[in-house]
Amino acid sequence: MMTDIATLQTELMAAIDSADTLDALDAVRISALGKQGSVSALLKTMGAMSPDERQTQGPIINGLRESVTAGLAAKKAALETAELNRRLASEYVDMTLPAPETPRGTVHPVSQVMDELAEIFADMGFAVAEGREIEDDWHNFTALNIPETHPARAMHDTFYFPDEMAREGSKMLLRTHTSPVQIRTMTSQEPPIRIIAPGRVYRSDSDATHTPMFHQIEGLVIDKGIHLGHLKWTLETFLKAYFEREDVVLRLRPSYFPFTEPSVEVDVGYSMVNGKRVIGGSEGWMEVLGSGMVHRKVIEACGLDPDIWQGFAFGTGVDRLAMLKYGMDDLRAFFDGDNRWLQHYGFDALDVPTLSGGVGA
Ligand code: 2NL
Repeated sequence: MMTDIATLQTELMAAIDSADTLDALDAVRISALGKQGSVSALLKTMGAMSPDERQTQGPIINGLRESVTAGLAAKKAALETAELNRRLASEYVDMTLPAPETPRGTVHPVSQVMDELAEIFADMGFAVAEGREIEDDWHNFTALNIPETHPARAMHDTFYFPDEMAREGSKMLLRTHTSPVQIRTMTSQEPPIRIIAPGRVYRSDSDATHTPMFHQIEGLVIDKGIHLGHLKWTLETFLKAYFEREDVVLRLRPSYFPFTEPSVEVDVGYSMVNGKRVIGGSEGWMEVLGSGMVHRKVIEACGLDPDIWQGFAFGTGVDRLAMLKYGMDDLRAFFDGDNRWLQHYGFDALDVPTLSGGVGA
């Protein structure tokens, strides 16, 4: 027995010594210490030994197990070190190779323009108000003095939700303008109010100049003694800051909106430079905004007394403002998600617009 164990130990140590891969070494480990292993078999024989026999054989068999275990661990460490050294010698990083380009997103022109608008109006004391894109008929139409028979309410202009979704007798719809944001502000806040409401709006319309979703910004001022002069100064100050020109000229034309009285359409003058229209001067006129004094019925619908509170409101398309300032000519490209277009017309995320540095810088 003694010799058998000594022979086994010699054989196992030789096998460990000659194993030259981690796989080969593991095979030796399994042959010795695995379930069917030779050392495991010896360990099992101890259970059937007499106490005397166990006293002499036990330490020898356990000694065998310990030296085989230690031999395996030492050889494993040696093989791993050799493998690491081999890789360190053969693998290297070429620091002179050009780095792979990291794809970089851009700020969409619509987002850029909304940021610029928020900044310009913040300087005039306006806060940004937000609402919901799914609205009810009351906030989108009724409160705005838009009659039941108005064409804007027709199925073919407005995206309505099924009748079953109506709430408190009001049909649900995708807002067709951001006016419901102002209505919600008037019914929930005490005047004076100075807000702009930028955001997505939806109309059932689709051609080269109309997309079913587009972006609008509306502004609202409610205070005592507000008149058309305040409206004109605000829009002139805004348009000069936005187009970054002092020679922006405004033309106000009488118009009609159900929610304003009087209503004015605002044109801005342009000049021809190398066959292109450039904002500034007055060679021609371009319509940029709709506006007016908030109709007393709208003020009343929001629970305010129109004999105390007056105000003005205006609205325009953000996409259109972006096209005019940055020279895109197809509205549909705004929402195609074409990366080449976005790389060309998009803005660097770190170019935060500042009035001091020029908002379009
Ligand atoms: C346009 C014209 C306009 C308003 C929007 C408004 C909102 C309230 C009350 C009264 Cl809560 N008016 N908004 C007023 C005049 C014109 O938009 O051409 N938008 C694209």
